[in-house]
Order: sequence, then C-alpha cells, then structure tokens
Amino acid sequence: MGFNITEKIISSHLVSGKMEPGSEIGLKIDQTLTQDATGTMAYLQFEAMGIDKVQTDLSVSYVDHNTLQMGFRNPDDHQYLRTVAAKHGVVFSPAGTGICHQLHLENFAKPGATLIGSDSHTPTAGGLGSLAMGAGGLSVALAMAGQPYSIPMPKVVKVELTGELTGWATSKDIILHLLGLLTVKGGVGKVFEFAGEGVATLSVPERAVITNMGAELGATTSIFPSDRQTEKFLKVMGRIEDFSELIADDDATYSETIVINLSELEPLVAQPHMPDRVVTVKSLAGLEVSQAAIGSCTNSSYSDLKTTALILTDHQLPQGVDLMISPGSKQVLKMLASEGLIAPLLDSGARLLECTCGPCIGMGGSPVSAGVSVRTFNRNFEGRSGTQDAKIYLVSPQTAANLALAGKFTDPATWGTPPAKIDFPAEIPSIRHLFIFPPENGENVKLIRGPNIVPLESFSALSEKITSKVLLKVGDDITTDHILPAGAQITALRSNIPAISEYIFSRVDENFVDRMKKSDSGIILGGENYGQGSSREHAALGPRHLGVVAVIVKSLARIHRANLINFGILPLVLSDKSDYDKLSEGSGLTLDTTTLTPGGVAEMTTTDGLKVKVKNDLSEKELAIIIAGGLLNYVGRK
Ligand code: MIC
Ligand code: SF4
Repeated sequence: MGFNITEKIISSHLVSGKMEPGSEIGLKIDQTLTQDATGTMAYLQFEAMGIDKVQTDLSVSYVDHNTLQMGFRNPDDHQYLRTVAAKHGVVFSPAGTGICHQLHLENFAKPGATLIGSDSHTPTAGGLGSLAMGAGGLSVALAMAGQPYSIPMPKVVKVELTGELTGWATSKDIILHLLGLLTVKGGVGKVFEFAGEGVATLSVPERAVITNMGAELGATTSIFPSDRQTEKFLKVMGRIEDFSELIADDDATYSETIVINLSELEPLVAQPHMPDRVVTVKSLAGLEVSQAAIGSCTNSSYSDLKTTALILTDHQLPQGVDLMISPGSKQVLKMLASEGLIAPLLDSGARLLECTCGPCIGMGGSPVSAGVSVRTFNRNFEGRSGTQDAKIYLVSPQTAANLALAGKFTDPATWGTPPAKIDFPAEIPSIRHLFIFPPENGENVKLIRGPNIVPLESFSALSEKITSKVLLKVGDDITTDHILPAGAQITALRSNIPAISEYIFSRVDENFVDRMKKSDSGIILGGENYGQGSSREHAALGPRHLGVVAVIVKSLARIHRANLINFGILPLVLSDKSDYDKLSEGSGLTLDTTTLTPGGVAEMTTTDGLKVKVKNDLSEKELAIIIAGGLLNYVGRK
C-alpha cells in the first residue's frame, strides 16, 4: 500500500514506535526554530542539558515578538539570545528582520524535512512540504540536543481542493471555511494534507496561509505537496538546491476526505472571539470598522502586501480609520520598495510598522475601547489585542483593505474587480545583513545574561499523595491567552518565571494568584479543549511555579498537554464529564499517585467522599517524566 506525504516523511524520520494512529512515535528532527518570547527559556533549558553544539541540521533563533525596547528587559533577552546562539551553533535573526514563520519559509524550510518550533504557527512551513509542528520550548531544546520528538501518530485527513479561487476569494478564505466547518477542536490528533487539482493553482505563500492557520484547528500540522509551485518559489528565493518533489502515492490512504470546491468560496470572516466563528463578509454589511491591520505570520507575504498596495492605490482611508501594515520580512519590504509600492500605501493614509508580530501579540496597535478591528491575523481571542472589549474580526488582506477604505463591512460585490493574482518577480532584490551565522566553534563566545535572564528553577518529584483543592474552575475553550495574557508588559517577563507568574489567569480571576500563594498546592478544573492556542510553555511553567499539581479537564489541547507534562503537572481527563458539574472551586481532592498507570483510570476522592474517576492518556515515558518532576529532571540536568 502506498504512502501519503505525511507517512513518507514520518517513515523516513521514525526513530521509535509504530505508524498506527494514536500510538506514540519518536521522530528525528532536522530543523528547529524558536522566537524570543519562548526562546530564552528554550536556550536556558538547552544549556541545562550540557550539550556544546546543537545536533540538528539547522536551528534558528528569531527575534520578532518582544521587539519594543522600553527599558532593559527585551534588549537583555535579545542579547542573551544572540550570544547563546553563537555559542551553540544556532543562526540568529535580529529584531526587525521579520516574523519567524515568514522568514523560515523564505530562507530555510525544505520539502520533506521535519521541523519543530517553539511557536504554534510553525506548521506554516508545511506550505513548502515540511512536516512542521509547534512545540513547547523544552521539547525544542531537547530536539536541539539531538533527541527525537515524540507525538501520537496522527490521523491523516485528505483535503481535496477542486476548482479555482475566483473573484475576491483568497487562500485565507479556504482556511476560514475549514475552521467554520470543523471548529477549533476539529483537528486534534490530525494532519491535514492538501491534494486535488486546486493545489497546483496555489503559490507557496498562499499555501502557507492555510498551513499557518491550520494551527487554529488544533491540528498536529498541515502539509502541501512539493511540486512545480514549490520549485518556482525556491528558485526565486535562490534556493533551488533545496527542492525535491514530494507527492502522495497514487494508492495512498487517508482516515477521511474533505472536499472543498474553491470556485464556490467567497470572502469570509471569523467573528470575535474565536477563529471558528466564521460567516460571510457580506452578511455583516453595515458594521462600522475603526481599525484594520494587515500583516502577521499568516498574511504578510510579498503577494499579500502587493495586492494591498494595488487596492489602496489612488484611494484615501476615511478619517477615523487606522490601517496598520506590517511586512513579514525585510525581504518583503525591500521587494515592495523596489517596485515603488510603499508610496501608495503611505499616500492612502496607512501606517507602516516594523517587520514583526506587533499588534498580533498586543505589542502596540490596540484598538479603541469596544472598537471593531479587522485583521489578517490568525487569532482573535478576547483581550489579546490589548483592549479587553475590542472586537477582532479575522479576514484576508483583500478584505481588510476594502473594509478599511469603506470604514465599514460591505458586500464584496461592491468592491469592483480584484487585482490580478500576484506572481513573483523572476528575480528578487538581494538583501544583506539578515542573519548572523554562528562560528564553527563557539567555545570562546562570551555568554551575556542581563538581569532580565533569571536562572531556571528546579522542581521536586511528584509526591505519592496529592491532597489539594480546586483553586480555579473555568469553562470550555480556555486559551493560553487566558492562562497567561499577551501584551508588552507581561511578555517582557518571559525570561523571569517568578515575575510572570503573578499574571497567571489574571484576566480571568484576579484573586487566583493570591489563593495559590496561600495554599501549598492547587488544582485547576477546566472544560473542553483546555489550553488551546499558543505554545507558550509559561502557561504551564507559571502554574507550576505557583504550585499547581494537576489540571482536571474534559479535554486538552496538544501542545499545552505536552507543556504540562514537561513541567511535571498531571494532565487528567474526567472519565465522566458530568463530574465537572459536581466539582466547584474549593472542592478538596486527594489522589494516590502510585495508582496511576499509563493510559489508565485513577480515582480521586473529594472531601465529601465523592469518587471522581480521572483518566490519563499518558505513555509510560510521559508518566515517568511527571513522576520525576518534569522533563529536565528526567533527562538529567548538567
Ligand atoms: C501566539 O501567537 O500566541 C504566539 C505569541 O506566537 C505564541 C507563542 C508565545 O506565546 O510566545 C504561539 O503561538 O505559540
Ligand atoms: Fe507572531 Fe502573531 Fe504569528 Fe504568533 S500568530 S507568531 S504573535 S504573528
């Protein structure tokens, strides 16, 4: 029987386990990436493993999240990242060079390679045929140390694209359509593999929009074949030697097939506050818009911004509409500049921001109170923009530009004729001083740790008996942005766990941290899809620092589950979901942890004698990691 693309890459990287859906597999990792907000922890953890040089083919450290330099914190982080990269053989991408996923796609991603990154949108590189997954920083550190990456063998879903995009529909609308269909929980344990005649009509950057936002489905990753489009992209990027064809065998099988007719798609929008609340743009006609933002790792490519410039040419934004544009990389910016496309952007009244994550992670650009902001980003969680009551709508660049010009939602039928699809120029202007490549031998590189870099904490092993209380009860779809909010002030503390822990659940319940401090330990009770969203391991490290010993939920998101295990917090799932209603904040619970078995069911007892059955889907190794008090204890600190 033939292989699909996912199976081909997995089989050529399989170090342990069987390729049967659900069973744990270990994969050799060819490339890693980190970004600054998760990177400082990842490199501190890598240092703790005592390895001189990264063992991967390529590891890159990007600085794109915390680029505001208001005070010493972020600059200290950047300096540490630069020196630790040089010391251990990691390529360094300084602030302003671009957004990690856009840069990785342009410069380093390879068809057929495995990539893990300490950022949930690492699957962007799947647009070029990499098997690219988001992971916690510690998992990335371990891969840099040469250890395999463990995941449950995913199911592979075939997404067959028929027809061709027409009118104002874009690849963003393809992924918004899928999100509307499957919801933010729909991709758990799955890889979405794209196939069908429609694939050939999409360029690599268009494919990357889809694989990027596949993360919002909760998917392990998404992937496109490597074909003529891939070859063309790599050629333009001056990397033709990285090209190899990668397509599914004719007799490949899939766990299910979803068919999308591209010709039927129209502009779509995800409404506040979840990326799966998808409706047509025209259905919202009349809704006033006060802000628009074009950029982020989802939609900041050359073609996205050139289309934007063409739409804005000879038009003026209405007064009171703020349009922010952040190019994905200096390369994109230079391409736009060399074609004279910056002038129409500026003349329209738009603002040009740095080539960074910027407003996507709440680093400036917050909307006005209760404002409506249309953004080409991938997340619209409540409060993430920095304005708690703002309403964020996720759209394509084409839609954002048109709505900004109108100052309100309008029917795409009134937008006129869309600009022709943008092709790459045959040649791109060369750009120097992008990356800092490490020396062959980093032995003499001096590591610089400013005061913002706080040493790692050691955690104790799991105790044999847990006697604790539910100190917080939350509902379904709790995101890591709820657990640890984004925003400049908080994100600047990513290298300082004691300080950042003060913000755990701060926007959900301002007394949670106080309650934790008054108790020796605590338990969090959650609903479905707990911990969805970002890969930030601080959403596990912070709770662990405060004394959280277990989270008991209806279901868990993949990366957050792995982060909980990495830091020795028990991820437990209620066997009977109705027990959720029987427990409340303050419920006392005991658990004899010696009764835990991999994949087994254990019994917890409440102080009123109620028995609550909890299952775990832990492998033997994962349970051993938790018992050791986390992954660093398990692998041994040097
Ligand atoms: C995000 O989009 O939420 C982030 C910021 O890029 C995160 C990583 C982080 O919190 O540092 C992600 O998606 O993993
Ligand atoms: Fe940056 Fe936003 Fe992309 Fe996260 S989703 S990597 S914050 S641009």
